[in-house]
Amino acid sequence: HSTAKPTRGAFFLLEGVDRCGKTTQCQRLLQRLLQAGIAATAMRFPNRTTSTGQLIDSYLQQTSNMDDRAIHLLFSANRWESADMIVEQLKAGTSIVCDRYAYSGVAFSASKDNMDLEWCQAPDRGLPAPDCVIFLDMSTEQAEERGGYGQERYEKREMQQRVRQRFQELSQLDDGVQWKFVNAAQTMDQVEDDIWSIAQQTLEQVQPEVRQLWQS
Ligand code: 2DT
Repeated sequence: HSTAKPTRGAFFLLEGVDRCGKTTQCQRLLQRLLQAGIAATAMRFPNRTTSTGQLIDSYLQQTSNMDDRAIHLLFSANRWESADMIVEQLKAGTSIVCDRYAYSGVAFSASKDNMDLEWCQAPDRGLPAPDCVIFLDMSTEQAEERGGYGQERYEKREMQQRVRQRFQELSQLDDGVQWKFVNAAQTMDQVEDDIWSIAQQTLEQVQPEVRQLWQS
């Protein structure tokens, strides 16, 4: 069946636990969109290339320490720096494939002590909202079987388990953003096909307005 031409680009957000294959699948979705003749671009957060991104990178690599709230706000600022550009791209008809966004922001920070979900959501309110969240789901055990975690700050079992729990809570928010769960334990090709059918549905349903995240 043919993919209807949307009035603007679609904002596809891929989220998931570490090691779920998110980055590979972002590349594959981008390729499929381009092959289908749909203008598209990739984006990822944190964007480590900007000045806020460099501070975030050194925090993640544990070469610097920061207060939990301060780093949370920096991750949010790192998204706000791109907010206008996201809206411009979408309005110009370019779809966006985004690797992590505000949901990762809240899921990770709210997995720390004394950081509640609503406090964590506040700075991201009003960001351009994605048209769908494609959540690549797998158990922490399955993720670990993929070769263990790396050296960065959050790459530890207990943290990963809490983050997965937080993502589940976020998926149940009644925030008007559709979540689509994909079984990330399948082969890469199966995961790619599942994502592609979600992407096609999403393209057909895109509304002209870019909505604002977590805004009533
Ligand atoms: P990557 O491995 O995908 O580069 O992620 N993170 C990410 C946060 O804590 N807050 C955020 O707002 C975002 C976008 C998740 C780097 C790590 O940064 C975490 C993993």
